[in-house]
Amino acid sequence: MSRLTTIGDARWTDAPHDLPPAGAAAALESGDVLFFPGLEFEVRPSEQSLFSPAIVTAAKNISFDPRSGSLKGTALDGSAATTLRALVSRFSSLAAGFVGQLLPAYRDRIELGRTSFRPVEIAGRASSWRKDDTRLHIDSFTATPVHGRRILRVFTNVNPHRTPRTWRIGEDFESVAQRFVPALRLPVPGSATLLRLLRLTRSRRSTYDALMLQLHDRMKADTAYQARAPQTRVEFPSGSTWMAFTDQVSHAAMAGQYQLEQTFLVPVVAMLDDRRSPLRILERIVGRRLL
Ligand SMILES: O=C(O)CCC(=O)C(=O)O
Ligand SMILES: [Fe+2]
Repeated sequence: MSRLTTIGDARWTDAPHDLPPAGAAAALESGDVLFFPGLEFEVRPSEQSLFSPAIVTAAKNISFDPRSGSLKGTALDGSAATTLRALVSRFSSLAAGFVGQLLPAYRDRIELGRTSFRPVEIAGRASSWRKDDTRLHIDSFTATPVHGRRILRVFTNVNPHRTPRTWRIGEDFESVAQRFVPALRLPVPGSATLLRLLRLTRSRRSTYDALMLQLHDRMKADTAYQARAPQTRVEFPSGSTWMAFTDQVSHAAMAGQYQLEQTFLVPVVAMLDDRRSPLRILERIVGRRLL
């Protein structure tokens, strides 16, 4: 089972003191969710008007690219869009600074990914089974292959009504992989080229990416697994922050509204122990290289 490791004394600008220098990276790599109960993201009075599900268009999240400043998925424009961009961008900077302090082992090699703001209540939200994050899953991207890089995500609950975000956390990656790998199929030769030519992926989908997508789908489609897999329920209060390698930790988001999230990509070679990565675990089980 993945464990929840609580770190009480963290601040955005200061590494926590009750951890050995490589402690956070070691805990994350072993599949823990790091929980920072006191790490609150401050919302300014001028930003209160952003707290409505009406600010999103079709998608469930607002997506921000911290490198280009582009904001996607919002119905807002003009000064309201500027206010939203400022909020998400401020969170992105804080999360990046914090991760740099907390995970010095990754510092020079970690890549900043997208930022999201999630103003839609999860419980009762309509979605296809594949997009339904209330089902236990590991994260895998359809359009942007990671080529083995780890998906590290920082989440903060900014609910103004003090409502927690409720997750389920499932079994460790080795157990998930042992259970589902026999049902996975290696991609058909040429399919990666075709996806790329059709612009369905932004770079070639590696065999690793293809297997991780299937794993994500197999987990979500298996209703008996969803009900019976070892799992624990966790509530993240508003005003708290947590992080995990979500390509490794089986998780499901059951309820909650208003969350900020920052994605990072960590190359396998930057890990303290790359044998704990989904890439190396799958390669060992399948018995071949996957990149
Ligand atoms: O929104 C959340 O709390 C997490 C949802 C999730 O599983 C994801 O974004 O991959
Ligand atoms: Fe997820």
